[in-house]
Parts: sequence; C-alpha cells; structure tokens
Amino acid sequence: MGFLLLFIWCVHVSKGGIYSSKVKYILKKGKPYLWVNEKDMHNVNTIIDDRASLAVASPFPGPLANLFKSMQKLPARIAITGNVVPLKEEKVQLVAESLREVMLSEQRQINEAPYTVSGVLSSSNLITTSRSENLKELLDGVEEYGVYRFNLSSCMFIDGHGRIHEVDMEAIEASKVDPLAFLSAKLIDGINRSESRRRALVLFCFVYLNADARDAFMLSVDRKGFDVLAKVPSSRLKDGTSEYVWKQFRFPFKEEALDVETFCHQLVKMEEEAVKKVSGYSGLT
Ligand SMILES: *[C@@H]1O[C@H](CO)[C@@H](O)[C@H](O)[C@H]1NC(C)=O
Ligand SMILES: CC(=O)N[C@H]1CO[C@H](CO)[C@@H](O)[C@@H]1O
Repeated sequence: MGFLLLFIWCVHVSKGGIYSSKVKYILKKGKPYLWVNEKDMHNVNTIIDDRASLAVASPFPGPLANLFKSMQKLPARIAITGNVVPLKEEKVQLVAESLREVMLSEQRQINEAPYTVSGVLSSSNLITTSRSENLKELLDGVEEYGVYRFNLSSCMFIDGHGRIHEVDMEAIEASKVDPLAFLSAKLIDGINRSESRRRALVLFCFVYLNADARDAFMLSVDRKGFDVLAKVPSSRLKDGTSEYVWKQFRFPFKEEALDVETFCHQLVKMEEEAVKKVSGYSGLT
C-alpha cells in the first residue's frame, strides 16, 4: 500500500490527451482497490471508458527522487493495465473495514517496536510517511472518495534502466505485500539521516563488494535485502584524481527478514561484522 499514479485512458480529455493523477490504493487478496477523490476527473472518465492503467513505484523519501534525476534514471516500477469497476456501498464498507484492520496492526507494530527499530525510526524526519498515516484520511471522511476495484489484464515490471519485463498473472495473484513495505519510507529516511548508518553503508560497499564509495544512501528495503546508491569512482583522470558516479548496489540477506525488527537486527549485525572485518585489515587508515 502507499501512493501510486493512476493513468486512465480517456476519450474526452482535450485532443486525445491522457489524464493522470495520484491515487491511493490497497491490495486485498491480490487485487488492487483504489480511492479516487470525488473531484477527480477520473470519476467522469470511467463512466465513458473503464479502461485504465496504473504505475506503482515503491515509496521512498523525496531527496532520492532528485538523486535519480541527476543520474537520469527512474525508480523501478510496476505498470498494470485493465479496467476499473466502481464498488457498491456495501462493498465499500467491507474494503474500508480491511483497511482499518491493516492500519491497526501496523500501528501496533510501530508502538511495540523494540529499541533497534525505534532507534532507526526516530532519526526519520518525515511527517507522514508510514503507509497507515497516508491512508488514514480515507477513513476519516475528510473528503469524499469513489472506490474502485482494479480488474487486471496485464502487468509489467520496468526496471531502473527502463527495461520491461512481463509479469505472469498467476504470480501476481499469489503475491503478498512485503512485510516491510508499510514502513519502508520511514526506514530509508531514518537510515539516510544518520551519519553513522550512512558510514556503515559505505563500509558495506567496501567490505562486501570491494567498492570504494565516497558516500552512500539507502534506496530501498525489502524482506530479501536492500539496495544502496553509492558514489563510486568511474575513471581516473590524468591528474590522478577520480571522477565519481552514483551507482546502485544490492545487498541480499542470508535469511529473509519477515518483520521490521528482524530487518533492523540484520542491519546492525552486518554493521558489526563489517567493522570487525575492517579492523582486521592491517595498515588501513
Ligand atoms: C475483467 O477483465 C476481463 C478481461 O481482462 C474481462 O473479461 C472481464 O469482463 C472484466 N470484469 C469486469 C467486472 O469488468
Ligand atoms: C538521498 C536522500 O535521501 N538524502 C537525504 C538523507 O538524509 C540526509 C540527512 O542527513 C538528507 O539531508 C538527505 O537529503
């Protein structure tokens, strides 16, 4: 769950243009449900033509988007096409009910988080980044929303290089939401705002990948590991200095982290291990 972009193909937007807007969604039993603000043009468009497409990227803090822009890259994302089906009032209540349950369980996880987790989260400075906080206003009834079920017909994964990979429909139906997704933006921000944790990322690049990084940011986290953007030398110039470029590195976990607590533990363990390894190298300053 989180933010996503909604692109709905529409016949009556000026001169065959495509209208797009940001909508909120949840996944329930592998199916996306969308909340579209009452004032959004999509509500009219869908009556005329129910075909739709969605672009979904995993949530990350704003500063990373600027970094991507400077690298002339786009974050990896999922593109799905299909049609939207407006929900009847009783069905809306059911979907709202599961949204409420998810939010409660996530809030409980945050409240009961042990020291390792709250340590990472406390350096996060984003005001509304956990998924629950983003979705809460849907239930508060501050604004009116139309709720739709998204009926999928195709799905593509677009990687950071813009390469397109078709995703099997059965794989989507069987897929589960990553257990870290609801807090990922807060985790990433918490790590990037901490000098010592960023130094640890630089160390990971050196110890685990033999990459001599100048700086590093957490880019994404999931149960299987994490991605780091690191500033590494690309080439040596004539005067002996190096030119630096931002590059993406993947660090897989030995064991999957099935909750936020395990994720933070794995990270701390890797930090300790890396420090131990580096202090083992003689002559390193
Ligand atoms: C869902 O999509 C399939 C084709 O992808 C279509 O046959 C079916 O009628 C759609 N269902 C609804 C309720 O629109
Ligand atoms: C890329 C990114 O997210 N950068 C942020 C990481 O955290 C620092 C705070 O230490 C911010 O200043 C950066 O914008």
